[in-house]
This record gives sequence, structure tokens and C-alpha cells, in this order.
Amino acid sequence: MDRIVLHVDFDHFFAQCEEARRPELRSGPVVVCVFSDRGGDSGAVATANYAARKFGVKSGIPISHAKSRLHEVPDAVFLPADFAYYSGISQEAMDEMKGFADVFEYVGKDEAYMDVTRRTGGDYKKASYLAQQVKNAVRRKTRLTCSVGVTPNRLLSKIASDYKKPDGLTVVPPGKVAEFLEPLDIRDIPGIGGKTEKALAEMGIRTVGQMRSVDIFELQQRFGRRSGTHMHNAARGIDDEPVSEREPNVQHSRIVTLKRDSNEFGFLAETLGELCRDLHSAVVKRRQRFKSVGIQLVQSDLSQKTRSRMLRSPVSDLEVLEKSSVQLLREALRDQEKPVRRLGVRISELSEAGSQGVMDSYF
Ligand code: DCP
Ligand code: CA
Ligand code: CA
Repeated sequence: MDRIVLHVDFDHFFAQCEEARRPELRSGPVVVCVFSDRGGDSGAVATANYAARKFGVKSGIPISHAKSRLHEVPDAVFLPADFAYYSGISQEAMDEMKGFADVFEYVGKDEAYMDVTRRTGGDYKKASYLAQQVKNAVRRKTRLTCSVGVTPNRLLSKIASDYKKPDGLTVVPPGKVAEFLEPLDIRDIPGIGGKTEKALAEMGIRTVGQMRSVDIFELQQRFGRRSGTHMHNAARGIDDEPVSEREPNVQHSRIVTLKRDSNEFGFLAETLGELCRDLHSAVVKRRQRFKSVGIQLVQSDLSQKTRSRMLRSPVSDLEVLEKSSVQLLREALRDQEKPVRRLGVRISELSEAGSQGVMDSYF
């Protein structure tokens, strides 16, 4: 049976949440800003609606640039990000979506993968009807539009959900994969960044179709074994990674804005230590253990970098938390160019500390 995977991504998420509670904003440019606590217009744009994007306003640019780009537009509004409100909307939407999936994988506040193979019997007609139902349900509940990709795997669905935005529905059955990928820009493949794009351009490669014609050994030689293989497979739409059950909120985290932007290991490690101690006290209070540790770096343009690792067994020790997160920080900083603005630590795969503790120490 053909596998069918949906990727759902909400359109201009933060901005659309703002439009949902103030529909009169819909007609003009809306820019959602994360003001830094350094005062004035310092800070970056989290996202903007499509009316604002027409003026070149997009995620990551400084707020001051956005303001000057929209200088002549009288009805443009700049709003501070209201994360708690967006989380609430996200949760409502995700709860609706879950009911339509065999396996539901929460990826982040505005996106999720859904395996629907079993309930559609591998039938793409049924799957595209189901995807439309998902869109309708999300819209009815939250007034939000989303874009959906329906394809044989995660990679292709991620590309497909981005293919037609906003309010898109892109269905690519197995027989149409090559035709769909051929003309796409290599930047449409998740994981291909500016550096790789430049190197490929030097080889005369701009489209996925062109990349497909490059020998796998040449790709591996130029980009390393892992990336080369990924590029080779991506150009053919190959991705065997299963959708795996994952729900939001089975984690605890702490995040702070640093006193100054920095990519100095010592300074960041010190802050991370404080975050770990704070986080750890919450775990102790709830008598929990964790099996996964992750860190999050928000860079000066608000782009994010995350690293995580699975521990051998669930623990509740502060030492393990500190040691693993500092190790992850070291890894994350290895090729770090931009300064870091916010730093966070997260634990997940939580379990109760009480019940199993004795068994574990016994074994
Ligand atoms: N975000 C952010 N800073 C960034 C990128 C994103 O704060 N540099 C936040 C705001 C976005 C949300 O994450 O609304 C989701 O990011 P997406 O990349 O999915 O972008 P949008 O949903 O805003 O737009 P699109 O319609 O292109 O998906
Ligand atoms: Ca989105
Ligand atoms: Ca997204």
C-alpha cells in the first residue's frame, strides 16, 4: 500500500492569530514584533502577513527596517508578540487535527505531520478529501487558514505544504513525484541553506531536476557523506522516516534573553547553568524524570538552532542535565556565526520519578 503523509503548516501564523481577534486588521499590513528589552525599536520581526510581505517585510529583519519599509503605508500595524495567546490557538487547532490522523506528530506550534495511510487505504482521492476536512475543521475552530501537503512521505509533504500559500492544498501522488520536484528551486528543499546553494550554483545547479543528474559520489565528495546522501535522496523525493507519535506539552523548558548578544562559550554556558538549575527545581517539585535534553539558540535575526539528545535511561539529576546541555552547547557553537540573543533549555520524555525508581536502580 502507498504511504500517505500530510504536512500541515499554518499561514503567517502569529500575524493570522492577531487578525483572528481583530478582523479589521486583515486588509492592511500586520507586523508581529519581538521587541528586545533594550528599548525603542530594537528587536526583530517574528512574522508579517502577506500584505506586509509585499513590501519586503519578513521574519528576522530588524523592526526598524520593517518600519522604514512601511513608512508610506498609513494602515500598517506593528504589534508585540503575544506568545501565550498563539500557544492557545495552536493547541485548539492541533486538538482538531489529531482526530483525522492514524499517527499524529506535533512538530511545533504551527505545524504537524499526520500519517493517514490506514484510514484512507492508501487512496490519494480519499486523502485529499480528508486534507480538505482538516483545513475546514481548523478554520471553523480557530478562523485560521493553513496550507497542506499530501504526499508519500514527510520530506515531500513539507515541500508541498509550502508550494502554494496561503490556504493551499497540494497533492502529489507517487506517480507525480518526479514531475513535481523537477522545476523546483533547490532552496525549496528543507535543509539546503545559503552556503550549499552557492556551492551548487558554482556547479551550475539551480533546480532540483539539475541536482538529480549529479552523481551521488560527487555530491558526497563536495558536501560530505551525510549531506551528499540527503541531497541525492531529496532530489528523488526519497524519505523513509516514519511519522512518529508526538504531542505538545510533554516537556518543560526555560528560555531567557541574554544580557548581550554573544557566541562566547563561557558566557553562554554560565547562563545555561542558571537555566538548568531553575528548570531542575520544577522537575523535583513535580517528582519527574526526563530522558531527553535539548537546547535552543535564538539568533539575532530570530532564526533558531536546536540540539537535543536522548539519555540512556530516565533520570532526575541536575548534574546530568547540566553536563548534557553544556555538551550540546559546545556542539551548537562549533559552526556558529551569528550572535545568540536568547538561550533556552528543554527536557522531555518525562515520566514519574516515584513508581519506577526502585526497579531502575535494581537493574
Ligand atoms: N517565527 C519567528 N521568527 C522567525 C521565524 C518564525 O518568531 N525567524 C515564528 C513566527 C511565525 C511562526 O514562527 O508566525 C511560524 O513560522 P513559519 O516559518 O511557518 O512562518 P509563518 O507561519 O509566519 O508564515 P508562512 O505562511 O510562510 O508559513
Ligand atoms: Ca507557517
Ligand atoms: Ca512552520
